[in-house]
Amino acid sequence: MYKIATLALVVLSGFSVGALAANQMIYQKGRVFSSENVSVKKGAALTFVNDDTIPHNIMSATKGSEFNLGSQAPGMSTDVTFKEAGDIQVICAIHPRMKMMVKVTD
Ligand SMILES: [Cu+2]
Repeated sequence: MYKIATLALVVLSGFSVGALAANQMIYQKGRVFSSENVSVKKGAALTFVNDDTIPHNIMSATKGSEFNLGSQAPGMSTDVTFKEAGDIQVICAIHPRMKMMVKVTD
């Protein structure tokens, strides 16, 4: 039983490493985003990683590009795909000082 669980873990982690390599990474650590400004091409994704010891809640209220990841526990990573060109403000709903801009280009 233990062997099967270990195998599954190896397969899963191998998969996520491959998937993460293609995206730009944004880390949340010390209640700040690792980049205040990033550019992505329309249709590309950013990977948001909670590298903190507390939960964060990444969201955007920018019209046409709204999203809300909900509570993201420490250690979790989530991809967000940006489908509309423009300047999109991304914030943390829990920590009002956490802000960044994503410039989505055509
Ligand atoms: Cu936060």
